[in-house]
Order: sequence, then C-alpha cells, then structure tokens
Amino acid sequence: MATSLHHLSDYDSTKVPDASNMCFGIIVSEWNPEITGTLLEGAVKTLQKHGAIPENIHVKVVPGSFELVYGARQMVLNGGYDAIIILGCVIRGETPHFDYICEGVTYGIAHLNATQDIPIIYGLLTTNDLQQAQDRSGGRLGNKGDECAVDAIKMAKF
Ligand code: DLZ
Repeated sequence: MATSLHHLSDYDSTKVPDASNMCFGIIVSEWNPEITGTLLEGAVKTLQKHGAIPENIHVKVVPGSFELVYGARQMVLNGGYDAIIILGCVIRGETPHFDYICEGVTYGIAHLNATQDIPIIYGLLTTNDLQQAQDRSGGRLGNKGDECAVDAIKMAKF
C-alpha cells in the first residue's frame, strides 16, 4: 500500500529492463470497475513505455477479486508468459467479505508464486473506502497499475 513517502508511479526507469521481447498476462476484476479500469490503463501504458508490444499483453477479465487466483492459475497453465499481473480492488464494507476475499486472494497468489515458475505480481488494492482506492489508481498517490507493470518487467528478467 502506498504511504506518503512512496508514490506508486515514481520509479527509476534506468533500472527497468527492456520489455520488447517479453509477454505479459493481466487478469483484471470487474468489481469496482472505475478503479480496476484505471489500474489496467496504467499497467498497459507502463508495459508499453518499456517496450512491450500490444500483441504481447493479454488481458482477461474475471467477475471479482476472488476469481483472480483461478484466472492467474489458468494463465500459468496456458504457459507462454514471462510474468502475470493480477488487478483488483476490495473496499471494506459492513460484511466480513472484505477479510475473506483479501485473505483468499493473498494466500492464493502467494501459493502460486511459491509453487509455479511464472512470477505473479500482486495488484490488489485493499482499502477502507473509495477515496483511498481513487488515491492509488491514478490519484494523489499514483497508480498501482504502473507499479505492477514495473515489477512484472523486473521479475520477468529475474
Ligand atoms: C462479494 C464481493 C464483495 C462484497 N466485495 C467485493 C469487492 O469489494 N471487490 C471485489 O473485487 N469483489 C468483491 N466481491 C466479489 C468476490 O470477489 C467474488 O467475485 C464473489 O464472491 C464470487 O466468488
């Protein structure tokens, strides 16, 4: 999560490898679409800024963040990707859904990273309210999608 010391879209571009020969998968959740759409725009734009060609950026949509784990696993099984990014936004409500979904996605993606050979980058915003999500999806704290794209390129090269 961004802090006042860390702007999500600030990074040293000299430390980002060339991505022109890399292939990326992105799984994006439909819940809170005004947030996840902006995360997706940021991720795609930043991958292309570092050389990735549009044909090598494959985007798949899932209904909610809980389905991001399944989507990422299917991309791993399909093969051909140098890195996969998951993008979602869970906003805390009055129900325990927030904790269940956040834990499920976090453990699911961690498990895939520990057991599979393709790095999966964690772009799940978990916020208390809509304003915090807007701040991190192109607002005053930058765009988590930009950060995920940079991390995906670095991990693809790892
Ligand atoms: C059910 C649910 C709720 C309450 N909130 C969110 C949310 O804030 N963000 C999100 O991405 N998805 C939410 N979902 C949907 C679940 O992720 C999932 O799609 C459903 O429980 C069906 O498995």
